[in-house]
Amino acid sequence: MKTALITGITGQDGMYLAEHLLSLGYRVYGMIRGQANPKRPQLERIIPNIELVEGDLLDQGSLIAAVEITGPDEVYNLGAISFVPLSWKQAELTADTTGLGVLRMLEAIRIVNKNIRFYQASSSEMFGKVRETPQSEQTPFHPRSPYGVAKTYGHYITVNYRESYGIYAVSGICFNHESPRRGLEFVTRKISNAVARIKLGKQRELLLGNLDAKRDWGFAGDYVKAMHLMLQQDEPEDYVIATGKTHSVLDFVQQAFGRVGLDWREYVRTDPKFMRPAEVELLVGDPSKAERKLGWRATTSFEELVAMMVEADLALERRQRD
Ligand code: NAP
Ligand code: F7E
Repeated sequence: MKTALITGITGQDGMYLAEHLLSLGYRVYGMIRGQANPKRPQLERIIPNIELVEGDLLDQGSLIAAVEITGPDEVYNLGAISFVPLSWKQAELTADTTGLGVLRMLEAIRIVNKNIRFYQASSSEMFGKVRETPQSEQTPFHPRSPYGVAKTYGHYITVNYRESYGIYAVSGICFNHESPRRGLEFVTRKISNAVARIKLGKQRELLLGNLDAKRDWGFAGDYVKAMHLMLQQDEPEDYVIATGKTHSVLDFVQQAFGRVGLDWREYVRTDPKFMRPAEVELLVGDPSKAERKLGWRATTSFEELVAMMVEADLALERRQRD
């Protein structure tokens, strides 16, 4: 039986990855921070077989202890400040958590056991102001936010520990992936939840920022399978994980409102407060390396993803009385 340690266990990907690894027969530890993390009860209800260990990416000693206590074969570093707008407001904390946190976890592995395999959650935000389309493993980085800059550090320090110490350390350069578990602050879930609430008469309008931004949106449940596959190869390598298709925020809006038979024009307004100091206008990934070498492919279409999220929010909002 293999053992995995996952940071960011309370997040969207942490939960899907834990479920996937448990289904493969892994023993799964999730690293949890804080003395009374509010997401802990829900996490333990959804994934009863999860084992938790305390730790914080800001605290080197806690990471060494977490690795020593759990004795993992594989570490998946999904913990981060992941919301791009917050990264301008708390740039130093983002650099510390999302950037230096990667170094601290790699140091824990180097000190405790260099045979542990390491996955780093890199991001398409590193491509930022894109130099070519579609973006592949060879595309140069040009991050546009403190988050993107921190992820770029995390990416290169992962490559460096692989090259310096021979650690099996890889980065998955994941494009946007969503689900009913996505945080309400991200645009897809903000839209799907608003559509459900408007349909049920709980909300009157939806305020958004840039409707023209384009993203390569996939389903998180598909993407965590690629993370696992990346740690099962003979050689450690980095991979772009994407669908290869791009849609605008407006496409998502139209598809989501259309799903419940409403005309989006009657409900959606733009508000400058949701615009970003520097925007990433267009992302579309080239997943051909992952398809060829990992045998991985995104299996959920854009239309299926939107439908899944709107239906889940309708069910959630029907259960919840406001
Ligand atoms: P998420 O839902 O925002 O989850 C972030 C996780 O990080 C939470 O569990 C949070 O735990 C944890 N965290 C925050 N600060 C921490 C700290 N100081 N120490 C330890 N843990 C900390 O993110 P996600 O969507 O699942 O994404 C997972 C990872 O993939 C992130 O690194 C993200 O940047 C990256 N990524 C995501 C996407 C995407 O589209 N979803 C694409 C590319 C890369 P608390 O409960 O304690 O706050
Ligand atoms: O924004 C536009 C916004 O916040 C997507 C993270 O998981 O994926 C995510 O980062 C687009 C942007 O995700 C609103 O300007 C318009 O162009 O859902 P988002 P993100 O910034 O792409 C990457 C790959 C990560 O790594 C990150 O961790 O939508 N947009 N109006 C809006 N965005 C938000 N949040 N809210 C709006 O009202």
